[in-house]
Amino acid sequence: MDIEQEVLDRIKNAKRVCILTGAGVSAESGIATFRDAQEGKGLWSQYDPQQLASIDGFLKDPQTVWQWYQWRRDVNKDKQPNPAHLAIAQWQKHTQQNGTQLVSLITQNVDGLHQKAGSYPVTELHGNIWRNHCLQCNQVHQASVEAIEQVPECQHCGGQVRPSVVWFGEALPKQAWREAESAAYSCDLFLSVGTSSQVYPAAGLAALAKSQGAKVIEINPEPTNSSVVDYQITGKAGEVIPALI
Ligand code: BJW
Ligand code: ZN
Repeated sequence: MDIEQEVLDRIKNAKRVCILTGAGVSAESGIATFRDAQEGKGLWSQYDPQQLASIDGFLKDPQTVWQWYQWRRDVNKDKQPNPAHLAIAQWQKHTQQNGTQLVSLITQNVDGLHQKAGSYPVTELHGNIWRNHCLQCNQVHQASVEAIEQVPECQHCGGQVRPSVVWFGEALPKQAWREAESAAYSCDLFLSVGTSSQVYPAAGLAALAKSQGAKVIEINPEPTNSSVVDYQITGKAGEVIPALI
């Protein structure tokens, strides 16, 4: 890992920092990244995650999609934040106390590990796997890691209960998207951490920040070749972020 002095100066001198995290930030906690999620995972390796995580996929085969999420909840339930989550939380706390910088954290992750690490506030663009709601009436339902095989039925309207995550083909939560756009628009430094930058609209936030004059830093062991990146740090989030701050 090679970090230029210029990057360190940018981080130190920024007034407003916007951090966008993706699945790579949780990789060192033992949670498979989205696009690697099925590799070698027995039964689930025959399914395409992009199909499972879609409203069409759920409508076509709710049972399979529900069981996939129950399996992921079971796998993820004991996972703990890693040094990347902890360093970001510490960075936010420190700057909130001394008022020198505003650090906004926007995550695409649904695992809740930023919150577990103590980050506050956290803007969740793609929802949270630990919540459920009714597809029909939106009533919130408790998520359980117990092996519930059948898609639960909503007690209020009889509709199907689904995980409160954002699937392909669905709009992002309005308030979260507003926060993300505003943080990207007004930042002078944008950090893209552990994301393949393939999924929109989240992937467009770096370009939005750059259009307003911000510098863009990418932290990823496999650079994405995004044209908006000014500084590429090739390395794991759990090693790079603690070193940066
Ligand atoms: C490490 C590491 C380490 C490894 N350290 N790094 C063209 C233009 C614009 C949009 C579209 C378009 N074509 C289609 C669309 C729409 C679609 C889209 O973007 N599709 C693309 C695939 C092309 N987008 C949508 O449908 C969105 N909604 C929408 O557009 O709505 C429009 C609308 C408006 C009004 C009404 C109705 C509709 C919704 C997107 C929702 C995404 N949801 C998911 C699933 C969440 C639930 C779940 O988990 O099951 O969110 S998909 C999945 O991708 C998940 C992730 O949050 C998201 C991003 O993935 P991420 O985080 O980047 O992970 P990976 O796996 O891709 O990458 C991991 C990276 O980590 C890699 O680069 C590694 O190298 C790196 N890494 N180890 C640091 N140690
Ligand atoms: Zn209902």
